[in-house]
Amino acid sequence: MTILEEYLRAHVPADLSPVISAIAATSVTIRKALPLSTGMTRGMNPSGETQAEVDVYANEMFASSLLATGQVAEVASEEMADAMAGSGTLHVAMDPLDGSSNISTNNPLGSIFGIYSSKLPCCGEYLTGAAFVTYGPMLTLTFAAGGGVQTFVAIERGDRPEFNLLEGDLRIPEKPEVFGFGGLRKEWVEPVERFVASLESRGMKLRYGGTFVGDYNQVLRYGGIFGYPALKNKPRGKLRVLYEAAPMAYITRQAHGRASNGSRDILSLTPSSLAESTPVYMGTESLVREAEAMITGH
Ligand code: FDP
Repeated sequence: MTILEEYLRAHVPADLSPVISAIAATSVTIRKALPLSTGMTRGMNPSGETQAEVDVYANEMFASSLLATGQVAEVASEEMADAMAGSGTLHVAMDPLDGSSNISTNNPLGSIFGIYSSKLPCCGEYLTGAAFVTYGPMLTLTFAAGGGVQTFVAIERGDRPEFNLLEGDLRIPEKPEVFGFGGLRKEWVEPVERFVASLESRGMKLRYGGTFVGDYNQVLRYGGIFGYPALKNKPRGKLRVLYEAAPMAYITRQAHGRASNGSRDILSLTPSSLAESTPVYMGTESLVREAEAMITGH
């Protein structure tokens, strides 16, 4: 049984290890807080979404634990207009609680982290690591830090949970089984409608719960494609480049998949602001390339 700390010591660069450890430890705290904190605040995040109490709590807890590692120069978050400064060299962009609309329904939630080597906002090619947490029936931490994608699961041992390796060197299956596309169907641009109809006609299963992390986690394990497309009324889609799209694109690349904005690799995008959003199509490489061909027309 491989324990997270052993894995980090053996395989992950010394500056990234404490950051991954801090994410793991704080995810346990957040999970404990979820049943105690299901209300909404009157505040809005920079994208104009009403913040849940636990959005604010998760933001504070992750930001302070990341800064306390001493490795982090700044933490930018979907829940804050400006980044917080620290004393290290890594730049972390996070969505501390992904899928807030699922809090009250007790559907899976997540947290997403991109670890960049450049000041934010910057291009996804500066990512040196990325991680996501799933708060589902299990608490899992999936991350990539240059050496493939690993998933660890929290196991209660006495009063202190331990993270054990659940799945090492994860690869997106080439035979696609599932798909999920966000946004109102009537707002999809025409090529997306055609593409989704073709997925349905070949017998792929629809899986969409409304939490990016939960929905994309299924694509990573079963093969397929997740999309939050360009919409007629929102040409840049909904998901934010730095906090959501690029970190998951990094994990996707390490799992031998592809992530695109419809015409370009998401990791090649340089957002001009912290909260800039992008259309997202990610998963099994051949399917993402098919989506790109339909969207661009060549
Ligand atoms: P939420 O607004 O609930 O925080 O990041 C935003 C996000 O969730 C994603 O997790 C999810 O994929 C998407 O928005 C869901 O949007 P729709 O409600 O439009 O499907």
